[in-house]
Amino acid sequence: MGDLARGRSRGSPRHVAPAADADAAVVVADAELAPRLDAVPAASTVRQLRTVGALAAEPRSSLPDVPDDRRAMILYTSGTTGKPKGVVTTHGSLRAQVTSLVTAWEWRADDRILLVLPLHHVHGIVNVLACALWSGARCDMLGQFDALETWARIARGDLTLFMAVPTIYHKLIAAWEAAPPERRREWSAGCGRMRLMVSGSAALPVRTLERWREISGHTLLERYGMTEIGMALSNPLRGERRPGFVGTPLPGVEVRLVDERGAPVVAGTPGELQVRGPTVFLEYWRRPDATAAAFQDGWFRTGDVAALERGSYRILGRSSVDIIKTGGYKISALEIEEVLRTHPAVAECAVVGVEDAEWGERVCAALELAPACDLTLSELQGWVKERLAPYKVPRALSVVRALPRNALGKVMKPEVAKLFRAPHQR
Ligand code: MCA
Ligand code: AMP
Repeated sequence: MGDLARGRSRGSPRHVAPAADADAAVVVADAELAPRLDAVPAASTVRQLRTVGALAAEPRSSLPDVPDDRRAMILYTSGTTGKPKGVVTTHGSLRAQVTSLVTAWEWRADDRILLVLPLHHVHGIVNVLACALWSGARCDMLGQFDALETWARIARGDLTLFMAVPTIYHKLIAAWEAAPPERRREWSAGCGRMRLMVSGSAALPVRTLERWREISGHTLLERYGMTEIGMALSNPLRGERRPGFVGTPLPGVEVRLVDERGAPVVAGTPGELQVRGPTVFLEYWRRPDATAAAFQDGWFRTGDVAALERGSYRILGRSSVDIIKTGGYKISALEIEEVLRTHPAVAECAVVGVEDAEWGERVCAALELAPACDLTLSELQGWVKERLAPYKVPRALSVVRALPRNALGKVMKPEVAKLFRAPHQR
């Protein structure tokens, strides 16, 4: 599923790339979004467009029986390669992902959740929507996240669950702080019937957890997951939720930490987090080499570095500097660099993620310009917006005479990141 899924971005060929890569035959869209499909090339496999309204009007039919190993879903994710890859999950892996969460977080038919996340990622489509459907619970949807609308919905006091990325909690806190006292009281009271509020997709800053607790009375449950594996680690529903930690393996999930040679590390030592079990995806769509490279002895290599401390896992960072997490979206620095290099004024470039209190990381670009060329941040942003999703657009620009390189001529990304930090943080 691509950006087409919900009303987030304006029409351009980038929205139809996943539909084309996945060989989609039928596209189901909201009538309002249907015109975007005009950009689908005539040669593509898309034969039919169905609108949600038309589908809903058709007579109901019963669901077919499908084998567990049949492919069920493709979600596109960025990695250390330039182009996003299609992550294929089967009916069996989806069932395992959903039942793991339904069990751990005790979903019930009388739960009611508000979906504020996009449907083209696991967080929205599996953790929120599929778990609600599986449990017979109710899922209310916002067209897209809006802090005031979300607070107004929470204030009604009938939600029992809420799940979001740290940036959304940051934005809800900012809206609460800007609101008059009466409104604040209403909003905080609305959290009263909630039984669980979850944060994930990126590291939850401890100060966000603490402020949210003051405002809502809830200690956010932080969990860790990835498109390829669904959710892997979670703080407990009952019991101590440790700030800065992501807890222990969820039901059905096995994890291990290994060193660079793939050998399990001794307790207390950081290592790459690897995951095994029925929740793990089948393959990257039509990328057998990438699929093979993603596994080591049957374990999925997450590329995240973690440590086990007093029985709970802590995520320490990623093994690649080329992966950026911004607003909960994973993006590839290499994908943005490839696009920037096609700009006539750009001779060479380096894209980095720089820590940011609101977005987790912000996309920043350092450029060497071609002779006699000039480029401002807003010109660059306007040009990139035509070619990439909005959250991939650089938020800061540094024009340099020469990018920092090591003796082998390789760009040193940590040095590039320093160009964007305040002097005291360098
Ligand atoms: C938008 N803006 C940004 C960014 N995105 N600025 C800096 N960095 C960004 N990343 C700017 C826009 O240019 C605009 O500025 C203003 O913010 C509002 O833009 P808009 O698109 O309306 O933003 P938003 O609607 O407030 O979006 C923020 C968001 C969204 C709701 C946090 O990013 C989001 O839905 N994130 C969740 C992604 C997600 O579901 N991830 C899960 C992946 P101006 O006003 O100046 O134009 S699944 C996963 O990770 C695994 C499995 C897991 O563990 O869950
Ligand atoms: P995605 O590929 O979009 O599914 O993003 C998965 C990545 O998000 C993981 O590999 C982690 O780097 C990051 N992530 C998810 N949850 C957490 C968390 N609670 N803390 C830190 N990083 C997280």
